[in-house]
Amino acid sequence: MTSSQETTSASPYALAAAAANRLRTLTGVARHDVALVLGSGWLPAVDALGTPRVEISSTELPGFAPASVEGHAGKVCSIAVGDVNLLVFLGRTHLYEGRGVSAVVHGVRTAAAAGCRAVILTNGCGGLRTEWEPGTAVLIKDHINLTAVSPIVGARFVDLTDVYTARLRELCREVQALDEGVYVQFPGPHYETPAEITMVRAMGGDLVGMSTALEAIAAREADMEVLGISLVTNAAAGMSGEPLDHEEVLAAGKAAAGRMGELLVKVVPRI
Ligand code: 8IG
Repeated sequence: MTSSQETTSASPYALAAAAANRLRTLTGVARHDVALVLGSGWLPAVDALGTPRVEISSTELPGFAPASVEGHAGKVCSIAVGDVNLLVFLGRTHLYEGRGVSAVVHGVRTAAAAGCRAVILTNGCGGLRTEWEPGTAVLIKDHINLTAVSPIVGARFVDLTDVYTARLRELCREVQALDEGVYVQFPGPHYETPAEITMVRAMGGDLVGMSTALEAIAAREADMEVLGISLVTNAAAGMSGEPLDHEEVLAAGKAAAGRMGELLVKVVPRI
């Protein structure tokens, strides 16, 4: 099968298996242990994790498309962090790119096929609590999926009672004291209206973004443990009196990158 046929006709799981095989060839690593997805504002944190064995453009792997959002590099690298073979995705596919929900979770499924038993999902997001200044990292304790879709097709009733496992959250809090919050995934690409933020508050949400929940669902389907960490890069719409701006997101990430890298380098070997 040619790689273009793979991207159009294979099942999402077969496509992920093909990507994982290609990863094995390109990295020389038979099995990765933990995956890390770096979202908006998190890319500079990769430097703290050590020198990658190899850096691969994700377009070299079946099923990945070029990155389209500034701050999302579209690269995959393999890093030895202590005894852990870490697979790092520098950037992700978002639902608003229009490639469908299976493209959104392809990285997570590839990580599962590559042997990963846990995934760390990071993102930049809006915060609903005034005490969370831009640059604050918050542990995701649960999510609300407002995209109206699921990555799972067919009657597979995946349990989501402990998606962001207590074990990994505790481990993370031993490294650094962090608040926890409920992450609400919107489809985007527009930000919320102030009325939608009022709704989010009423339904128990603390963080708003355009990623993570769908990937977490796919990870649970694949029996991986999930650790979710949000970097609050802006106050949610209507809270500050200022309009939201993607440049603000990137600037907050740059400022926080050192601290985020330190956190990850301590957490990864303990997973
Ligand atoms: I960074 O305020 C970032 N991503 N939906 N809302 C949503 N996504 C975001 C936000 C935000 N900030």
